[in-house]
Amino acid sequence: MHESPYIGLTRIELMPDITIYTKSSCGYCHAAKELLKRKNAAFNEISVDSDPALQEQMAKRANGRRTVPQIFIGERHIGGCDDLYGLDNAGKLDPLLAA
Ligand SMILES: N[C@@H](CCC(=O)N[C@@H](CS)C(=O)NCC(=O)O)C(=O)O
Repeated sequence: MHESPYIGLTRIELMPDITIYTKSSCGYCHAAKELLKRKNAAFNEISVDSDPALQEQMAKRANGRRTVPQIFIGERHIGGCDDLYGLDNAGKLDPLLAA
């Protein structure tokens, strides 16, 4: 564990930006968000429901993958829900969230 630095009274957040592309009816999306919430990891959710332009943006960033969710931590493409849980089970998610 590292300590978060403070400048004056402002705490600098060291967690990287997390983005998750979702559809509202998607169980995998809910499961992925649950894991991030359990980790207290704030994330930006981009709902691609009925929005072909956003789905296209997601597929481009995700190397052609079109299923939801697609998850990014910083600039790193994690993949879908299974990939996120796989990272966690391998003990590799926490270090990424703390980077
Ligand atoms: N193994 C993938 C499964 C993802 C998946 O099958 N997602 C469904 C929605 S729950 C999907 O994107 N189906 C195609 C679509 O909605 O266009 C993961 O873990 O993320």
